Amino acid sequence: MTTVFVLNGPNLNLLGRREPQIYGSTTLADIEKLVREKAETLGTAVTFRQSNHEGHLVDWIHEAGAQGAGIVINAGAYTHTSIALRDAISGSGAPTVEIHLSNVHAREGFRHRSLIAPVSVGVICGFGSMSYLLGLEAVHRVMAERGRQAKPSQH
Ligand code: CA2
Repeated sequence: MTTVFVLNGPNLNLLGRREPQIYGSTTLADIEKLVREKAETLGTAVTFRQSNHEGHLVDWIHEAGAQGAGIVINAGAYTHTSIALRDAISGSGAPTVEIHLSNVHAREGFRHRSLIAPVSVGVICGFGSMSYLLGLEAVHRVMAERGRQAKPSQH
């Protein structure tokens, strides 16, 4: 069974409680529930975590890599600033999908740049909590495809 780490960065613990006009009224606990339901249909195990501390996120990316897991990450504002997260993702070897609730490209200029996008398989943004489900499905498919390619031919 594949495992996917769903990692959440700073302030995402406030979801549903502040700024609902930008981020909606869904809480992170609601999103975790949706992600776990989707993971069950895909047959994937999920490790779901949130931290406001960059180093925790770095440690969890290493943990995912060591387990051969995939990563879906909403790195929050660290997306736009963190060389440490970028280095952790590229060093971990874990297939990673960057996601965002909001369409960061329709917002302030400083949110248009991502330091982690170049080391991610792809980026999904603007779909609210659905971004998490799309990210989970994307990383699951990438891992399944890589698993198929890694297996020697049966013929
Ligand atoms: O759209 C996203 O998912 C973001 O990653 C959310 C981050 C933001 O810095 C990124 O540019 C885009 C913000 C995290 C959520 O912050 C909240 C602050 C107050 C109330 C609720 C959430």
